[in-house]
Amino acid sequence: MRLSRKAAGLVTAAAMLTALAPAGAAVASTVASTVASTAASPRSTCYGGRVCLYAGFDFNRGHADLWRDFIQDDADFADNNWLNWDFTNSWHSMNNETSSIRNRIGCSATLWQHPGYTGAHSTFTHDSNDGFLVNNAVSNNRASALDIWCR
Ligand SMILES: [Ca+2]
Ligand SMILES: [Ca+2]
Ligand SMILES: [Ca+2]
Repeated sequence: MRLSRKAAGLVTAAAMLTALAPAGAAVASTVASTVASTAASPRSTCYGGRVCLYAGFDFNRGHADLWRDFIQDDADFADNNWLNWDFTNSWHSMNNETSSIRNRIGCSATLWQHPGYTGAHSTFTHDSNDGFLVNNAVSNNRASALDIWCR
């Protein structure tokens, strides 16, 4: 099993705490689980040439890691499922479930309330991030279509 540098550091810290006191093990596991629950999602990085949507606020930090990225328009999210952090199918529809977005596609992209690019909508410029769609016109848990202006 390969550990990331951060995970290896946690293991080392846990081992040190355990060595310091018999009660240290319980303390160490509490520390480790607290860190894990607030850690960034493995999928919170959005790679170039994609628009990334997330089911949770703040790019899924502290939320179930349901996400999906797009390289072209999608007129209706009803036939799209969220992916899990490990790229497997969550079998959970992403329609009316988007809570945050990162845009790395190279141009603006618009989230629409209804399928077919209608209703309330919000546009996100290239290289922008919005971790909280509650205060946008498209709002939280309402997006049903994505229009990528250059695709
Ligand atoms: Ca679709
Ligand atoms: Ca916002
Ligand atoms: Ca909708």
